[in-house]
Amino acid sequence: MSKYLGIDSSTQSITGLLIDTDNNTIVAEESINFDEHFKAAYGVENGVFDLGNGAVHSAPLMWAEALDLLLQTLKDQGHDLSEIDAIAGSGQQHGTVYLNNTAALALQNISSAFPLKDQLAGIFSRDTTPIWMDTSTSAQCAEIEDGVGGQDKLLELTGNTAFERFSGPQIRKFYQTEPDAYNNTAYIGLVSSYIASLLVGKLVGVDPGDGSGTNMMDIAAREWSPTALDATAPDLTDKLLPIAPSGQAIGTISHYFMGRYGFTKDCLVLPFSGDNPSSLIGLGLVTPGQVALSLGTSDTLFACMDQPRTSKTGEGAVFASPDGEHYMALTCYLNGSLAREAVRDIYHFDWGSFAEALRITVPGNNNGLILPYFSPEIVPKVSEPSVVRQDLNEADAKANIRAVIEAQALSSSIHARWMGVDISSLYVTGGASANAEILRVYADVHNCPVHRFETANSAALGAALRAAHGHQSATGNAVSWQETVAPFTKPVAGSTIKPDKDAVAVYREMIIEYEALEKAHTVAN
Ligand code: XUL
Repeated sequence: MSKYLGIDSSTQSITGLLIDTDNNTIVAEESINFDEHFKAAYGVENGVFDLGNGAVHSAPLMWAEALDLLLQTLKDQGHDLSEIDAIAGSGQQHGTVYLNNTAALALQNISSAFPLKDQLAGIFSRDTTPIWMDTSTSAQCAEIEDGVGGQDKLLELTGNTAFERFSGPQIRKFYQTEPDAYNNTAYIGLVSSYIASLLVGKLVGVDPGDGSGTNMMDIAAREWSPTALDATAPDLTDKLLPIAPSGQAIGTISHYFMGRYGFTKDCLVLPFSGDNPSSLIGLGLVTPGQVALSLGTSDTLFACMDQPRTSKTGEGAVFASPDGEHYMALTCYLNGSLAREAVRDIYHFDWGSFAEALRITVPGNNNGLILPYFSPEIVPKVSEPSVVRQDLNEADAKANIRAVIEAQALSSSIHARWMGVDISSLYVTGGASANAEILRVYADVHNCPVHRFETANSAALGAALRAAHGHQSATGNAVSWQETVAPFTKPVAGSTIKPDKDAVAVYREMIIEYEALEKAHTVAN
């Protein structure tokens, strides 16, 4: 029996996903929603506190309580947790957890007689955690970029320009606004390393995947960058533990979890990573050139890269892959389903007639183009909603629907160039991936096969696969990443769409026109 548990601590819930690698099955998948269970006790709304002026925090003690509830639920469902060989996990990226000097001993001495929340309340030097939704640190971003010698220098060093939600700017703000609490902080971790620390009963470091979301890690060396630390806040070398290589176990599960839930002393724990790097593994992207696209409220493009190529224009973020070897690129387009739903509703279509409109209109749309910024756009940066039509009659519903899908696909190609990835296959997930007509446009624009991939919890699945890979390596049965991910990341049977060479030729011309239109309307923003 080979069972591995992946845990994903995300913004609104914590998920546990248990796999059995003997028969390649997911045997349990359970989520604990924070609002449903903890809204009354902690006052969270959608898992967070909106503190105003762009500050958005959450409660690290709540996450510990949710971890207990998740494991209790799995146990109550009849899963024998003593069968689990290893655990890995992920956390929402960028959030920082601040602990005082009692934390190390408290974690070590934790008793299985009482829940975590009753024993951990005193370990925080800051009760709340600023999370990735926090946009309150523009001043600190500018200061950090200046401090390292400019934006290009930070980009070259850490793989990313300074982003408000990244950990470094958040740490700097805490140091500036609450200097006493900052001085009382013995240790700063991320959401990922905090949950991993609970499981092993000792403080553990951040992995390179999540370290790359801090603006403080040297992306090539996968170590903290002294230059970036100095530009962020004082004494960070003492407050941060060394980066923990993603593939090496950080210990075995603590007595607390053995006593309470029946884990055995041999259950290994791997470092936790960020949710996006973990999803890279959960989507099976372990070979450079593989790209996945999630068509959700916003559309997100993930790619596996062989080098930490950077986006000078802020089009995307770069993270180290937890496979220990590669890098991931992430680009987020805000007008995903937001734009698809907007055009569907304007013309009073449903998803059936939407697909039909795509089916009966022609690739290239008789030159009709739209810039579909129904909401402000992240990539390219557009600060106000603006919908621009060129050679497109607003009254022609079907042509407008095709124009939106073609715009999204063309934009996904234009703004993937910085990744330097020769896209050889595209895995598409998310609600809109059920529409084969949409996938056809992507296959023709990218000139590669498109496969549909069905998953709700790719971060937790990636974590479970990392647990399997790490355990097999640690026990002398190393298996390649390809072999580890393949059985769990198969495309939906019969979903593959191959490019049509005539349509590919049409889009090769059209992308030039589209890019010119986009440039003309985004430069001013
Ligand atoms: C990535 C980011 C979000 C969080 C969400 O940079 O901020 O995707 O990781 O959990």
